[in-house]
Amino acid sequence: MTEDPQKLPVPDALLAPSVTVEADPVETQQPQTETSDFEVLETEAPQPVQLEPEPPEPEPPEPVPVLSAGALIRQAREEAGLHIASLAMALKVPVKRLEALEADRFDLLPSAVFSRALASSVCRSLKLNPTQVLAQLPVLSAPRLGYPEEGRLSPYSSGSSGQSTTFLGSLSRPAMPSGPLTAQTAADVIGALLPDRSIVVDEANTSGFLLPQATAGAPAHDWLTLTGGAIGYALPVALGAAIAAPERPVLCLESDGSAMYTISALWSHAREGLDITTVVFANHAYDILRMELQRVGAQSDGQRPGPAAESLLDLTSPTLDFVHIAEGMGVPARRATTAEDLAAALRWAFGEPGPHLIEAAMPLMGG
Ligand SMILES: Cc1ncc(C[n+]2csc(CCOP(=O)(O)OP(=O)(O)O)c2C)c(N)n1
Repeated sequence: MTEDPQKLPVPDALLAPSVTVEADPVETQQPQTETSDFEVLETEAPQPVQLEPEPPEPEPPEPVPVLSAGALIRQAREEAGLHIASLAMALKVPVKRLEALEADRFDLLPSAVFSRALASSVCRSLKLNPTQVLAQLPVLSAPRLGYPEEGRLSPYSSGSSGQSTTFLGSLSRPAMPSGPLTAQTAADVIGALLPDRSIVVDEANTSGFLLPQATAGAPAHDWLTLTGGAIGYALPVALGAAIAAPERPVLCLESDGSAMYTISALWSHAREGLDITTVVFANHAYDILRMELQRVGAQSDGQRPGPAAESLLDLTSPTLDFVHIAEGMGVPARRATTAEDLAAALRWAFGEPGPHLIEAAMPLMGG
């Protein structure tokens, strides 16, 4: 016999052994029956299924009227039993603004940003889910840190040229001051030199109370101010702003006590090479707390709080040296004691890329 060339030879070990099964003598006498592992079920002819009569179609639910944003807010306020004037007082907004919101008259509110911010605040105080409300509000036309025209904001005012007819346009930058640094001269220098499109991060605290007037006539800029009670906000917020808008100058106005809470952010300013100019207002005290202490009438000699109380709010012994602190973290730094110094230092800082720090020697406001 010739082997089929198509078949491979199979080793004997892999072949199944042939098994011979002895026939069971008893079983062989029994009539052969079909066996199966499965019971063969007797099946009957399918009976027609008696179906229950179809229940009548349920009535479609009454359509729930979709409430407008204003109506949702009004409903939540009324359910909370709050008069509109009380809510306005709690939110520190004029009643007519809330009335406009509840009437969906967003055209009577200053802007889409304002409408959304007001609606969010109202929802928060009424514990109302803001999703449905905000979905019906005017949307913001541009990202908040974006530039509407060719990547640039147009200035609010034309500075001293006085061409604009708007109120802000009629404002001009302050004249450059001279002499010792005070809250007034420091604010005026900043107002005079603030670059176009800057982002100002403001935690100047007592040293900065004249900044709003001094900067109102400056070219267009954004102002990020401390909104809550926790100090130490400005240096890290400046870092975030500079990363978010790398093509814009960031001016970080920081008081010395607050600076110490998050001073390590300076190292990140340097490490990232960010265009952040930090002015540290060095009055060497927690001045606002000194004022508060005087306001509550804490006096040991009939005039002032005692030395132990005052020393708690004093930042000397040792005196903080922000020029060395900054330089130690890779941020070039200078000290300014006069308006002229501050102007020169700001021009230096704005004129070079990367982070800079200016320690501005400030008097105490609280006496
Ligand atoms: C995280 C945190 N800690 C402490 C305080 C309490 N506090 C409020 S104002 C202040 C002092 C602020 O001093 P400084 O930043 O130097 O500003 P100045 O009042 O001197 O202008 C302190 C410690 C706080 N508000 N937040």
